[in-house]
Amino acid sequence: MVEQVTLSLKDAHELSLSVLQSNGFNEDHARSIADVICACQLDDCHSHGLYRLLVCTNTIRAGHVNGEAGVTISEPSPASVHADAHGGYSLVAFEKARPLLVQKARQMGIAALAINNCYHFSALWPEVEKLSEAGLAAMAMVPSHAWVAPAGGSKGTMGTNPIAFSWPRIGEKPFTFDFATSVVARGEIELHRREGRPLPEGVAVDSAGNPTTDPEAALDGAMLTFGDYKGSALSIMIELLAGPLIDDLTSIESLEFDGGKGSTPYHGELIIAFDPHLLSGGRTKENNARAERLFSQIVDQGARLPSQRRYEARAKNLKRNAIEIPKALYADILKLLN
Ligand code: NDP
Ligand code: PYC
Repeated sequence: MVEQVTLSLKDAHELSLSVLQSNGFNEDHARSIADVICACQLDDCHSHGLYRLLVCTNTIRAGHVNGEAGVTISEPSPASVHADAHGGYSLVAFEKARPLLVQKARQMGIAALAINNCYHFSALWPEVEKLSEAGLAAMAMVPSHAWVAPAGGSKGTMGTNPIAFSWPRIGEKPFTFDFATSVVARGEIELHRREGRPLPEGVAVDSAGNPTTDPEAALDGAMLTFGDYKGSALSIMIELLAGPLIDDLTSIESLEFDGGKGSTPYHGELIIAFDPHLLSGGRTKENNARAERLFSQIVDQGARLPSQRRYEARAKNLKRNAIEIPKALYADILKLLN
């Protein structure tokens, strides 16, 4: 049993801001990072919660992310927005470009946001969930570092390449999923290593290409995609759509750029927003009812919707106004205060 520390939501956010600002992130960047990691911790998404303070701090201390970067927004076409993050984390760029993405999706039915030249460490669900709160369906995807072997191979080639999707519901929180195309996120393997827990089988191979449940050997070897060749193909699609399609780096190039510093990946992000009203010819009410029928049939047979666990965790943690993190993680976070 891992010993835990309980923090109020306010203390968790203030601690995050202090760590980030005392390590060189300006107010805008620190706030955007603190907001997203605290949102993850609130939903018990531990691999992308307060643990990321260690990762973001290591990255800026390695001289690899610009904690004061501005954002340049451009409109290459009526249905696309580009946000140049100028070497900062992606989050400020997303926040600054989001209103224009929403406006264009509502005008055109579909619009894309490409964020370029960004460091990226965060979960994607907070972004697509926000777009669905504005009444849009949305998808987001990013490459990472070349840690994941293609189906049939054993050499890190693709990233952990998450894909997130969100659908707006009337009177309910959005239907949202967000997962890595590797069997688990790399952050999950890092948490297993920190806590000395073995991995489940089928997650990774060691550097000789043999199956392993040892987190250290997995991090030195290669991770595997979910669903064999199907996850592998999805992962390659994400490399292409959130890489060369938007004039940005693949996971192979991101790892080369890192040069062994172990910083967060550097690449682009693709976000696509769809307006259900325009795309359904204004028949939103009937089509919402169709979607709800689908959700009911899933839930009525005892299956659960993705995001149900998160929403339940959010309600529980909001009610007690607190989150929990491992005591050892809390101690490591305190050491980051300058
Ligand atoms: P999981 O394998 O835990 O999958 C998460 C998704 O699947 C969630 O939407 C989850 O909903 C849903 N889900 C899980 N179990 C079930 C079930 N039994 N029935 C229905 N739905 C289910 O997460 P990963 O390890 O793949 O990814 C974790 C996070 O890591 C993601 O947020 C991702 O964005 C992030 N990540 C970020 C990367 C980056 O480069 N920035 C790279 C890789 C990952 P629920 O949450 O409700 O359980
Ligand atoms: O957990 O795989 C991961 C990850 C990569 C970049 C940020 N998170």
